[in-house]
Amino acid sequence: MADPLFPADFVWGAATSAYQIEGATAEDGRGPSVWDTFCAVPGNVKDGATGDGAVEHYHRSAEDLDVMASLGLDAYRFSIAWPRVQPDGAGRPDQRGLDFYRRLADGLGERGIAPMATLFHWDLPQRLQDKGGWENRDTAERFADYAEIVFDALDIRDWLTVNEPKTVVECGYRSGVHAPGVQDDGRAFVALHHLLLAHGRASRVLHDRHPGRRIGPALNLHPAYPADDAPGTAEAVRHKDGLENRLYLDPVFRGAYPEDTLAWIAERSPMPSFIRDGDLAAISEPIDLLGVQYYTSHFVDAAGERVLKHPTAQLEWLEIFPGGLYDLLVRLKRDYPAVPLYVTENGVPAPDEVAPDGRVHDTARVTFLRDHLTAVHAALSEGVPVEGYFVWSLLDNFEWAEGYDPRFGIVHVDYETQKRTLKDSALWYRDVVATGRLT
Ligand code: IFM
Repeated sequence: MADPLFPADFVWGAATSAYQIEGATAEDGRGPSVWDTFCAVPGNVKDGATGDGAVEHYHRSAEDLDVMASLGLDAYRFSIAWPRVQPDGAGRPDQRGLDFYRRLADGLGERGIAPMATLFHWDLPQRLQDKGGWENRDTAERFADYAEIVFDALDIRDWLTVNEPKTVVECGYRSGVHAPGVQDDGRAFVALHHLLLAHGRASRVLHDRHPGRRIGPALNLHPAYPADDAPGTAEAVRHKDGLENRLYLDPVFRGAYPEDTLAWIAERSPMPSFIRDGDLAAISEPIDLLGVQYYTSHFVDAAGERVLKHPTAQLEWLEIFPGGLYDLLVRLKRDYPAVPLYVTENGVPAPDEVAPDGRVHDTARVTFLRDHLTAVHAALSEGVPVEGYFVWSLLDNFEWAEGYDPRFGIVHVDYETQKRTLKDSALWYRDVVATGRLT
């Protein structure tokens, strides 16, 4: 069988986020974010790591742009640090923060790389957290103000609103392993509603002020499958699908929370009483693209417990199952209105070492990427409108509560010297980008 060939206009990209790569957390007026606060608490992050220095992208962006150009990327997805633009999360912007992103967008333009900017990748200004963070409805209104500032300041066509609202809900507010470190289902789903409201408000601002540009959310979706055929497993799978997928897709695409999931939430959270008239219309502001982030699927038993059916990656939550990406893309086409789909994150951590010859051999990552791109290609062949793919991540970086150990980059970063080295996966991806062919 011939190697899969992607369409010539397929967008090949790589993704990062501000807190994970920028460093310079106390420079040029940047205000503190919830992640600065969270990392400062001993025990919250492995080895006491923080994003203070990260991989110094704030000072090395020109070098990193050249790395992207050397890979021939069509597009680069990055996030804007809200506390760089509005150190207190409200009021007049700090020009220095805006200028950093303007220079980045200009540098991409000079290299023929299209920017895709995420408004919020978890680094909420701490001042807003002090006022209740995402549990406070006002944060969604502040988000719309912030969005207006950056939309007007930056000449960027494609935008993503909120990165993985589910991770904020599940890790930030339910398990508490992410900032702001809350462990409370009641509060978690209130935060969820306001995150989605923020998405809708910002989308509306873009449509009103910049017709012709595009916007959508970046949703991490986990296909749910039965682990067995025991009585009750099918129900458990449906419940899992509600919490993992429909809870985010239905309000955005259909203007309604899924009834079964909302009923379950109502038993543990006052969230339904926070939904005001007009909110779901705002949340379902038509989107122009959907960011699909896929890492893993969930196989569950009748008790709703996850059962691992395939090998896992360095991080145990990542059960490697490329078929889930195919099923997810096909399901999105089947169940929801058609919008351009972009796989805005997909990747795998591996403990890569630089060999004596200077090469970084990350065979497992090449296999992972090839298998998942094969799944994307199969979905495309069935008419699913996938327009692009962004590997996570361009660079090794700060993996949140896991610190710097899990390396997701296709470009290795020596954390002592900050030297960037293309891993074998980057060299492989460069060929894929150049030829559109998976070899
Ligand atoms: O590093 C994260 C990213 O910030 C959001 N999506 C998942 C990645 C890997 O865990």
